[in-house]
Amino acid sequence: MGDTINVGLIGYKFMGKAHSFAYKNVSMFFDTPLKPRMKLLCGRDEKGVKAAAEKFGWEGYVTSWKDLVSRDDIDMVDITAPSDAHKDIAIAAAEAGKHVFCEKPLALTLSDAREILKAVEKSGVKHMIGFNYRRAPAVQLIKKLIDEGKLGRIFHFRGFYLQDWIIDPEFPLVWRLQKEVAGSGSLGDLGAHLIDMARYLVGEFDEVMGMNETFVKERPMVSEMTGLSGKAAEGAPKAPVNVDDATLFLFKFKNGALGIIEATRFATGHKNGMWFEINGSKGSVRFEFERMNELQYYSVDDPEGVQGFRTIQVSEPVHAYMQAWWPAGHVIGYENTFVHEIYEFIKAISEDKLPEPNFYDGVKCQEVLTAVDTSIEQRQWIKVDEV
Ligand code: 4PW
Repeated sequence: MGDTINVGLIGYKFMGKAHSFAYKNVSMFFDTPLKPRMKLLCGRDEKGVKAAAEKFGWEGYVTSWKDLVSRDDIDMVDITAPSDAHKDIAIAAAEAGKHVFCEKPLALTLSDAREILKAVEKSGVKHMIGFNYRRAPAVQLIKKLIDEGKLGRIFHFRGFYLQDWIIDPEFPLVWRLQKEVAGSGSLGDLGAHLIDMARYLVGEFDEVMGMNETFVKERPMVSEMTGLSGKAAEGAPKAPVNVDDATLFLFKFKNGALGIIEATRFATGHKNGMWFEINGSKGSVRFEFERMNELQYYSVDDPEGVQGFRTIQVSEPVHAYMQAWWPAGHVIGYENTFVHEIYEFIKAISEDKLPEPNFYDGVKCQEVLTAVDTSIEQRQWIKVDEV
């Protein structure tokens, strides 16, 4: 490997672009012990992947992931393809001795997720999962405050992930709305981020109780999809939607705290409205992704008379990752969270350590997703350890 690490990236649409941005920029801002070399991009459509490779700065492209995974000159494989492709690629990459990065959710099912974890553990490669919101500097600050005991004993985690991009009933049946490809709807796509956040900041889940709804039961078949937008051909036939449009659930943490999570693509006016609040005996924090450079913090230790939620501008060099970017007050954005996670992954590989969040965290998240689905099916509380 020397001082470079050769990367093969699978997928070139929304996430593929975000990850390409990270590989392109990480060594320009961070002191990476290994410099990523953007070796190969993979996508099924030759015209599309060729154009993306040129535009994003990849040295070459292939149209079959098997050709990428088997190449001797690839050190790490990054999977941003839709969820149904994760398992085969991740296991093959691990067996070929490549380090693996995989987007969330790890797999379509819990048993598949466990198989993937087993494969990386057996081969000893490093692995990481794309819960990128952990890498927002404000979230790192929350983690620090909690670890230092500044919030005291935690009582509540309250999380909402609100989007509205599929409210139109004529919006087509893109892959995120097909269970066979995505695994689930709003729960696995959006709720997964909050489950990971709750585990990261508060602790393991004990039991869950959920409900969900699919508001639009059938949609026109898709002819084209980019990012979160899609098009149906004129007069396209309709097919049933077999994933949840919205899922809400209550939960208890093993440490006694209580939680609530809502994930929906039907919250009119909300585009990427991910926010959560944590309340503890000594204070509270509130984070809103669309204002990711800010953190709301309330401390009971503030003097009487001036207590209240204060807004911390999380863009000082003292905040996680910020020293690498711009002078104080020069804020950062969504794409930077991907740079941070790729930086963490490359650093861990060079130090021979396992980064976090890794596939173990992917499995733990998948256990909660499964428990929520089971609780909805059975209309009862489900213990996460029993799924
Ligand atoms: O992972 C999530 C996606 O699948 C994202 O963070 C937001 O919602 C943006 O796209 C979808």
